Amino acid sequence: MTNVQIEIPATLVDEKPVSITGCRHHFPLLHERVNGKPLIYLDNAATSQKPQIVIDTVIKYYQTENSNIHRGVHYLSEKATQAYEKARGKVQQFLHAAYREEIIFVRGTTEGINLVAQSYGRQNVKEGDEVLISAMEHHSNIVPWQILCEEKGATLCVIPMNDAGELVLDEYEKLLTARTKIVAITHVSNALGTVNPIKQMIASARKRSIPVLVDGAQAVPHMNVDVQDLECDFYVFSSHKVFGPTGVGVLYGRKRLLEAMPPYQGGGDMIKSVTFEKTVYNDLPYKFEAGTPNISGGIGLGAAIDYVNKLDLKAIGEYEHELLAYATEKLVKVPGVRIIGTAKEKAAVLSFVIEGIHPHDVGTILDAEGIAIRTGHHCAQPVMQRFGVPATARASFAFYNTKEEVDALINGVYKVKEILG
Ligand code: 7TS
Repeated sequence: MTNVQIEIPATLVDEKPVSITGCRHHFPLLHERVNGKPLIYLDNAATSQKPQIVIDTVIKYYQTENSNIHRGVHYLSEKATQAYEKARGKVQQFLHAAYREEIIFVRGTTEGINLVAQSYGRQNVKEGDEVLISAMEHHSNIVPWQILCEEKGATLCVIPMNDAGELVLDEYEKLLTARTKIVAITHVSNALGTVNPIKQMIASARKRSIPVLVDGAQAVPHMNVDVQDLECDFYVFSSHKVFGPTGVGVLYGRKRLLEAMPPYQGGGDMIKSVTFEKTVYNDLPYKFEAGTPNISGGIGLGAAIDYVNKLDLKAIGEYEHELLAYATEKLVKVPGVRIIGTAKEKAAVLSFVIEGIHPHDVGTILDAEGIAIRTGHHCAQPVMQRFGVPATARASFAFYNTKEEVDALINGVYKVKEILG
């Protein structure tokens, strides 16, 4: 038997990042080489890289705290429970939620939306009702509502967008009717980068007492989110896109609504008492957290939130904005390039096509240069249909990316044209 000793690297727990540009050394994977070239990671919308503190926190949990939570009286179980619940408190502050109980840990954005569709939706959407989504949604904010509408005989309605990739707000206002039972919209589009005016859109829905779910998967890594200020009813995001571990995410829900909603899944932890005749459900947030959760993931997300807070999301947003403007200005000058998504308000996403060249070929040639971008439909096929393209090449940025990396991307695009153009 081998006795494997994991050496925890000099931890960055107490190291305060001083500036955004000085943060790269906190991300071990950014220093890898790919195909003999330094890795240039521009696929942050798919998932972000993890700072050492998040990796260390997960390792430390398994080395010193691992235990099941909420059910043991022994030392380790209490320690793990405390760490997990502390992470919930960090999420509450991160989203500026009024109550701890409003923070439900889920597997990710996808599960958060399915939870609302299956619990709130099944309870409140009836035959002839409407669910309103937008034309730029990720599949995970389309399909759960389609499933619900099919089951209930309800209709899925879609807010259209213009050629720049901005939602047409006049049309939105018209689509809000007495039949609309919920609005589900993305804060930031993963395929286009559009930042939607969700505060204004929520206000319109609220005037008619229609609840709003916001898909925040692409927003939380780039901007401050205050669910009380937004006055949304549900807000969902994934840990892995905000520098935390995979397999965990968050559903924020307004307490009053969550209390009235039936459980999403049954099992351990979500009950107060069970007999064969009747089960009494647990209080919030546990009513929606059946089974052993992703404990290390939740704790790792807490570490990621601490890290992002030290950097300051406002500063992150400003830096990324500069990076996006720099990249856009250079990319539009490449002959034959068309940018998909030219909204006035954009965040960190640059989707494009090159005339006569398939996006997958762009991705493959860039990969040979060590540059990671995503190509395909980005789980947003209706967006591709709207713009008449089968797929796009997408560079997506995080605060650890640099102008030099943007230059390398642009040189790579010229190389693609040289080879295939
Ligand atoms: N909503 C949006 C806006 C997203 O961008 C994504 C993932 C999801 C929901 C689903 O998140 P998950 O963590 O539950 O999978 N978007 C992407 C992407 O753009 N490339 O890979 C995943």
